[in-house]
Amino acid sequence: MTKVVLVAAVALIDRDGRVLLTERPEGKSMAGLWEFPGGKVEPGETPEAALIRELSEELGIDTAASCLAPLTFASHAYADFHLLMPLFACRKWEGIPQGREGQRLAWAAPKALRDYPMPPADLPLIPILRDWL
Ligand code: 9L3
Ligand code: MG
Repeated sequence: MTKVVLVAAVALIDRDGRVLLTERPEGKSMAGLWEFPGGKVEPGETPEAALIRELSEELGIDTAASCLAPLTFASHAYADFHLLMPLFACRKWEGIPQGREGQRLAWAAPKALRDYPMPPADLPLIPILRDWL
């Protein structure tokens, strides 16, 4: 049976309309690719709760479930698992995002998003996000 992995991801949008991408660090799968920040939804968690936790752990920022707007959903079959990934949009948080786990960050203008090499699950989200912005 194919394993299903549920991951929640977010487009953090700053006041200039730029979107935050984070680089997957050395040692992780797909290292060096740029992704929407987020992470695995643990058993018993909502996607929103998982994102709030991951954003605090990985970027050191605080946000609220009420600031997370559901935008779209990625579904991608990798060789060894099937990834389901809701993408939220968020314009409001507390703190300044920093790579708490050594990961590089990039604030990308919507037009520049496609210049970043991304995991295949994230790629189809780009035109949807750009249309929405
Ligand atoms: N993933 C893909 N795009 C993303 C995120 C946050 C995650 N924007 C994929 C990469 C891994 C899986 O989800 O295959 C779990 O992520 P992690 O726990 O390795 O960061
Ligand atoms: Mg993660």
